Amino acid sequence: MSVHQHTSGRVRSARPHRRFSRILLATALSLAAAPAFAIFTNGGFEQNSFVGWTLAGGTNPGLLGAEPFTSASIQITPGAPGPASIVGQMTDLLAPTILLPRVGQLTAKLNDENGGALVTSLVQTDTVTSADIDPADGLPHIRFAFAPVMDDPNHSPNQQPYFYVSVKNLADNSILFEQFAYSGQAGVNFLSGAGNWKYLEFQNIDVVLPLSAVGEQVELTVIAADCSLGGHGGYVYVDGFGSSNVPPPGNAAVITEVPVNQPAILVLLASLLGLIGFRAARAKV
Ligand SMILES: [Ca+2]
Repeated sequence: MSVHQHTSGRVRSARPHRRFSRILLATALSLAAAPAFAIFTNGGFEQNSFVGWTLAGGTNPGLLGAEPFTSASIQITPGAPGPASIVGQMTDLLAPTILLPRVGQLTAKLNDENGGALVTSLVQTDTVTSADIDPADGLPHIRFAFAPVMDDPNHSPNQQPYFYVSVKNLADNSILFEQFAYSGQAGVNFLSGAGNWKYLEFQNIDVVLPLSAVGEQVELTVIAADCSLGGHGGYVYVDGFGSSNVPPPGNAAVITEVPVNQPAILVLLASLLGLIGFRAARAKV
């Protein structure tokens, strides 16, 4: 009798343990299926190069038309691409509160502080796959972070340094995300850097795609332009392109685990919440 009770007690306690093991296994599988930067090749620039990306550009003759400017206002006179580099741990003296690198050990910098009316553009086209689906909402995501740093010489708006970021669905040419601003543009909460320089802290972008986007191609574009008169520079830091959450800002050189573990924890939490939600939904039925 006591042996039977003991046995059945063990069986009972083993069930939740097995269930928990199954949850852990499912979570591990979902982690394996969702690498940190599923959608973009070298999306974090950790290869210390622009491998996987297309750099282009030329010179900036000025924006077309009048405000509000859109992607249609952008003109680029064909020529050699403007500057582009990969940066590690550093302090940007023009924008001293920006923490670099943003994700991992390296971050891309498009264009630079010098003038020359140069334009640098960065493009990558990729196919959305089921690996880009966030288990938290069951939809594909494209996530990244960017921070523009631009001189503000107070030229007329169409002559100012500017930045442009977009995500386009090539299946129907729809713009899924777009952001444009020239330096000092009213309504944009620019911070004041050194001298006349203006900047934004890293902006975390989360573009939610419809489920129908799986199998379709998306194109990501980032443009950083000097002023069109040639005397003033502007650049954009970009990092963390992928489908997983961009980890909170932090100096990777100090807390090296942040870029690696933070997304995993978020995915783990999302997976567990998703499983609990699924179990709760089933229990109601
Ligand atoms: Ca990086």
